[in-house]
Amino acid sequence: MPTSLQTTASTCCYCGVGCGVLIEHDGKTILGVQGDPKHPANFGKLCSKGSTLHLTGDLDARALYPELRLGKGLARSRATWDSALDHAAKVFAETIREHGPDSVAFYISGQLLTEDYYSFNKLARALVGTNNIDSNSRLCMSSAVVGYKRSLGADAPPCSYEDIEQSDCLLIVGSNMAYAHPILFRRLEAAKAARPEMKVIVVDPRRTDTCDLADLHLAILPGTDVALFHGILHILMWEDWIDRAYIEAHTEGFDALKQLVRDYSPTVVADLCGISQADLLRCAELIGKSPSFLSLWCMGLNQSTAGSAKNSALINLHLATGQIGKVGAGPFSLTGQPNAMGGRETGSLSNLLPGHRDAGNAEHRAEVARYWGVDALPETPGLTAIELFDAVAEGKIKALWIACTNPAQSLPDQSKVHAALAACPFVVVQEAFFTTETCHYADLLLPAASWGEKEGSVTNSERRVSHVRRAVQPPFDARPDWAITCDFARRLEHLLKPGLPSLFDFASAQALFEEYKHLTSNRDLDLSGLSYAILDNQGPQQWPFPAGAQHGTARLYEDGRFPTASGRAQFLAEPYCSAKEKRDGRFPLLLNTGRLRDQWHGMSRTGTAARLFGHAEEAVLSLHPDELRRRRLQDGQLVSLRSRRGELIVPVQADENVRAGQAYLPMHWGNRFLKGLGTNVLTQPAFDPLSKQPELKLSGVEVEKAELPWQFFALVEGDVQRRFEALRPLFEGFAYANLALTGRERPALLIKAASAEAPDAALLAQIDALLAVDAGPVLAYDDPQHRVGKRVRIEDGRIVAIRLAGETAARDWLKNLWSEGKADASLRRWLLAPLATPPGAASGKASKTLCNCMNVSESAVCAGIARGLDLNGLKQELKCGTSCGSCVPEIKRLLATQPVAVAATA
Ligand SMILES: Nc1nc2c(c(=O)[nH]1)N[C@H]1C(S)=C(S)[C@@H](COP(=O)(O)OP(=O)(O)OC[C@H]3O[C@@H](n4cnc5c(=O)[nH]c(N)nc54)[C@H](O)[C@@H]3O)O[C@H]1N2
Ligand SMILES: Nc1nc2c(c(=O)[nH]1)N[C@H]1C(S)=C(S)[C@@H](COP(=O)(O)OP(=O)(O)OC[C@H]3O[C@@H](n4cnc5c(=O)[nH]c(N)nc54)[C@H](O)[C@@H]3O)O[C@H]1N2
Ligand code: SF4
Ligand SMILES: [Mo]
Repeated sequence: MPTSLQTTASTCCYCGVGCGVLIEHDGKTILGVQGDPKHPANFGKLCSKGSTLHLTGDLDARALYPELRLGKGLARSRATWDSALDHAAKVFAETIREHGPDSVAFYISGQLLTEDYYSFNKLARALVGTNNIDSNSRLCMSSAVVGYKRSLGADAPPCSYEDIEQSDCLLIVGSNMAYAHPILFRRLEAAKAARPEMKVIVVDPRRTDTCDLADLHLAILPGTDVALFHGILHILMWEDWIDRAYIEAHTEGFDALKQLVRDYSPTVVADLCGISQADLLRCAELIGKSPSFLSLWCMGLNQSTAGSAKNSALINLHLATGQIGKVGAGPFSLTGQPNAMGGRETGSLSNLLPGHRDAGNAEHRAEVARYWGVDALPETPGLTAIELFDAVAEGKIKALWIACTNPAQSLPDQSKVHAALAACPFVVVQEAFFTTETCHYADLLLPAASWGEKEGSVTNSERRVSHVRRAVQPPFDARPDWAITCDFARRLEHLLKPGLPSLFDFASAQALFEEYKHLTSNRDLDLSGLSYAILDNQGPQQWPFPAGAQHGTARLYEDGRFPTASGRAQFLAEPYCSAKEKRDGRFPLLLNTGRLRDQWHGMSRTGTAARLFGHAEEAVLSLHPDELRRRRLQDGQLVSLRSRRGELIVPVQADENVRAGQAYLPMHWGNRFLKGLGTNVLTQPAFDPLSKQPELKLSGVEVEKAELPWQFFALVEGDVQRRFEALRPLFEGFAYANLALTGRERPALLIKAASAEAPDAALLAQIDALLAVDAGPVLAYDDPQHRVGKRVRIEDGRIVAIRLAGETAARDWLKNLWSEGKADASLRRWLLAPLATPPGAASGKASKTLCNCMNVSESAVCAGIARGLDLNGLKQELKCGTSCGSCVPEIKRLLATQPVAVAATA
């Protein structure tokens, strides 16, 4: 019987824009996704990631059952929830009894829902009695938290998305919002198109797609933001573009800052930042003369050993110009993860407590303890992410609970992280996908419900709380995070505090929300007036929303009063300090890392949708052409990339958008998709002294050519996740191996590998069997003398698998034949001719998919440009950029840098 199509309004599980989605499903399976026209973050739009959510989450990659390992070295086996959680409770209770509460730790995530967060936090502080609960927000937002608290008194981004649209001058610094906050960028594009006089300044060492909108791009040297901000203030003061009345009435500490910035003359600052004085002056003038000024920032500021200083130096500019608390103005930190804000609100960093309280504040501890009905909360400061994994490595943490984050991919200095996880006596991983690097170390794997399968709430970048609604049941044994946490907590209570009434008697996510919200009463974020019913009836709301309020709060600090002891905002006078790791003879390049448009972090979800690899198929290192020339490297060659901590082999590409002396590598690749420990084997664990946020954007590296003449290429259609699992371990012995998905209607697994010598024949035979090119309708050519072999499997006149070993010159030609569904005579001729150059090999690199929604390749766009089409012409003729719009900045960039006639690949 056909089941009827239903729609559930929920939210996107990716970035901090917090878009509303309408999930289309039949009650069992998610079938489609649309933007929610009623949601105030996106008004119906979705980006390339949001609009493909229904294509992600292949069940073959999901964690479906609890799995328990009964001894190191043994394999995990399937367990019931009862036996899994009883075992976990027993180990935690024993560890706590024997070694104290600080011998266990929880490492959680900004992708959890508020209710999940709250349950974890209560578990750690009220039941276990430890502050060892930290989250991946430590790698993400903790510098912004320190920045807001120190300068303004509370961790509250004061602006709304509408302020971005209404501002006269926007400073986008250390944020590539075109990729990382696409829907907000679409809103900004539309606002600037409507009001071209609006000025946009982008400060980023790289030229990114975000620069497409910029009137001015300052490609400062990495890590020099504090010098830049002080330099801008120096000019603002000199030109008297500051608001003395505002400074006088609402701030403290200006004199000390005035003294400090005296030294930051335009000459000095232009030199420190590696920019021209003219650009610096123009930047200050735009800020100083615009009626309203708003800044947006993200990881380029936060992920730094000077992250706190960068945040405060930027906020200084707003206070000095009185550009805060009014329309189109204010320091607006973009949050990365969908509920990084909820994590901060519920106090889920080791130094925080629920309701924007501090774990180090005795009064705050007493307030929360009283509310929870426990004697006291722990005093000993908790460990922050980097310190926490150090403590694991040192054997101080003996039981570690990880939820909704993949530290064996995302933390810096991966060699150390992997060693720590391997050595930890008991690791619990609460995950939606069993495929992550961290799951490999799980002694207990707990299957979590994920997007579309769980209920709760999230807060986006503009303090707006949305109700996350469940569309379908979680698959098999998977359960919502809060339910897992509370179930475990009740079992642990039974062992640690038998006979007492449970602190975790929650029947629903809503019950958790209702308890949690009163902890925010009379605090700056007061959301005690909210309920699921209000969110359902009135839509998503911005806090503060105190009890009895009729609507949320769009803008903070309009009256110039700040939640500091004196009611005044604080200027922070801190000098610019250069980054710890410097370029030197051995490591002469500074490595920058960050995001791609269509992938999300470790790719556990986005990496299951073949289409999302269309824009970037592999981890590629970007270097300025001069740096390639200096090292006699060719575009596309494999290089060995080394830092003081590790090494990785990746292809290199010439990229004019990266300045000489720098390098850029996407952050997404870990040990699953790329042989080696991923991007973060290179990055440094050094952290900011206040926020403890690590320096993920700056590491000294060097590259040299990797001599790996024996090359391998394979493509195989169908059953991709299972094949992935089976094939990945077989590539451990290769120096280089990159696995990806490709295709649209017929997803395929794609493997590129290389080594110094041919692997032994038995290994190749094993690989061939998994690729289904060992028998059946397979055309094969083998030249054992040259250790070259090629195989193509053809079914129903179509290529379904390809394997090239030894040399891979035909790889792009064959991949094209595969994607076009062709297997013609030229293929046979080529296969029979030893080492013949393939007919299409000269056409070079396969073109990437620029527009994912409409499936338009870069070469098709370039051909259109060569034919004289402009943006509108391209949109009309090719339909690119007409759906989500994520590719429009890149198309504009091609329009600006072409017209190069590029042959269209038919
Ligand atoms: N597609 C996609 N979107 C995402 C995510 C994703 O994984 N994929 N993740 C989400 C999350 S959790 C986050 S935190 C956000 C991150 O969003 P962003 O911070 O915007 O993204 P990144 O690419 O990490 O870094 C932003 C920029 O900082 C620049 N930068 C590096 N060093 C410096 C410096 O010293 N100064 C300045 N001014 N700039 C510097 C980099 O060149 C880079 O272009 O994205 C969110 N959105
Ligand atoms: N080099 C470098 N490294 C970086 C960064 C960088 O810019 N450069 N950025 C850093 C930043 S800002 C961030 S935020 C981190 C992100 O790093 P991670 O937190 O490691 O990133 P994700 O891959 O998103 O991990 C989330 C995990 O939760 C799982 N999951 C999804 N939904 C659910 C659910 O509902 N419940 C549970 N229990 N699990 C679920 C996913 O499968 C995924 O494995 O990376 C950091 N690392
Ligand atoms: S901008 Fe894209 S990734 Fe971010 S919430 Fe919206 S749809 Fe999701
Ligand atoms: Mo993040």
